[in-house]
Amino acid sequence: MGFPAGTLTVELREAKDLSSEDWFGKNDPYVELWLDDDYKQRSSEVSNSNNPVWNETFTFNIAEGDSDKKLHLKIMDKDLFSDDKIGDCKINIEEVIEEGQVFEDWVSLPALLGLSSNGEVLVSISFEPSE
Ligand SMILES: [Ca+2]
Ligand SMILES: [Ca+2]
Repeated sequence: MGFPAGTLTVELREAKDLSSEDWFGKNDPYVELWLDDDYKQRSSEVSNSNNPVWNETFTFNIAEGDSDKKLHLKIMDKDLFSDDKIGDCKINIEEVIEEGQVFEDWVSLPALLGLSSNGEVLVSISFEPSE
C-alpha cells in the first residue's frame, strides 16, 4: 500500500537559535528539502542571521503508490567555497497524507546524540489529494 496521488505543500517559515558555523558573524542559512533524494529543492539564503525567516512554499507531487514517508530538511550555511551543515531533521508525513492532518510545528535539529540542539525550524505541511 502506498500513498494516494496528490500534492504535498511544505511551507518553510523560519528557524531560530541556529548554532553558528562561521568564525565571524552569523550563518547565511538556506534549506534543502526532499522526499526522495533524487529530487531536492532548495530555499533562498538569508544573509548573516541565526534566526532566518524564509516564508517560502515548496510543492512535491505525490504519485499513487509512493511510499517515501519522511520529509528531509537540511539546514546549510552558505560559504564562499564549501557550505557547512548546521543541522538536519526528518518529519514523518504519513498522517499528513493518509489522514489529511496539517502538520505545523517547530522541529528540533538534534546535535550530537540528540542531547543538545543546533536550532529549530518552523514548518507547515499539508496534502491535497488529486481528483
Ligand atoms: Ca561557514
Ligand atoms: Ca557563512
